[in-house]
Amino acid sequence: MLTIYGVYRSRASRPLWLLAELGLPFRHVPVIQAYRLSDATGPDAPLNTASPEFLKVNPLGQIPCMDADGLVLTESLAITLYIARNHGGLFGPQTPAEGALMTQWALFAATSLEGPSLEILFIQQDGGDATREGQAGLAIAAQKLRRPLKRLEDHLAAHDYLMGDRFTVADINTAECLRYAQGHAALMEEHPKVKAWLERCQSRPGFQSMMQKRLEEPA
Ligand SMILES: N[C@@H](CCC(=O)N[C@@H](CS)C(=O)NCC(=O)O)C(=O)O
Repeated sequence: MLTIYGVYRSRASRPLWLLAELGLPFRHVPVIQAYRLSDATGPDAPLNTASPEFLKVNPLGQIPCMDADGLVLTESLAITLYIARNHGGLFGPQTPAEGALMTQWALFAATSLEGPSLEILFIQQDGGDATREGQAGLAIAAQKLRRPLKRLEDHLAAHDYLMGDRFTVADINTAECLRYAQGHAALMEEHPKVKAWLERCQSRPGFQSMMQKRLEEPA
């Protein structure tokens, strides 16, 4: 039995989306980020990333974390790739070459998309886009994304999904790393194929079910 540690309002959304797609049973332990609590170490604090009990599972003190019969993984994209490879059917690789490409998309997402996408999210959620400084930050982050987004745009001109004609873990990993930038409407409009692909991925019942549970959690 798989155990996933981490609330839906975290990068746990990535494995939780994949598990929703697969309909695979799992145990969910909704560990919350310590920084979201006023007193993470108090006696009434819920299980959080600073709880000694959780630090025994993941000494990094971060979510998500997966325990699969004693195999503990603490990187969201490694978790999704593990689940896809071992339980994912067509969501996972069917050949070593597909496995290599899925790994490459995950590294592309983590190293080229996630950082600047998060910069966009943080500026927008703090209302910073209303300030000159925030606008400058948005412009810098958008510029960092243009090269990887062009790569995606060109790829999606010829394919519906990253692995070709079927939706896989590569789409989940990449779409989730880019989701933080989705509020930058102008950048999305510049990349219509990417925008349409994100919407296609997010219209799936698996994403909708994950997002519904995420929205039901306290903000
Ligand atoms: N590279 C890691 C990053 C994990 C991460 O930063 N998780 C955040 C929540 S999305 C967290 O646990 N923050 C709490 C903390 O760092 O104390 C992954 O993709 O799993």
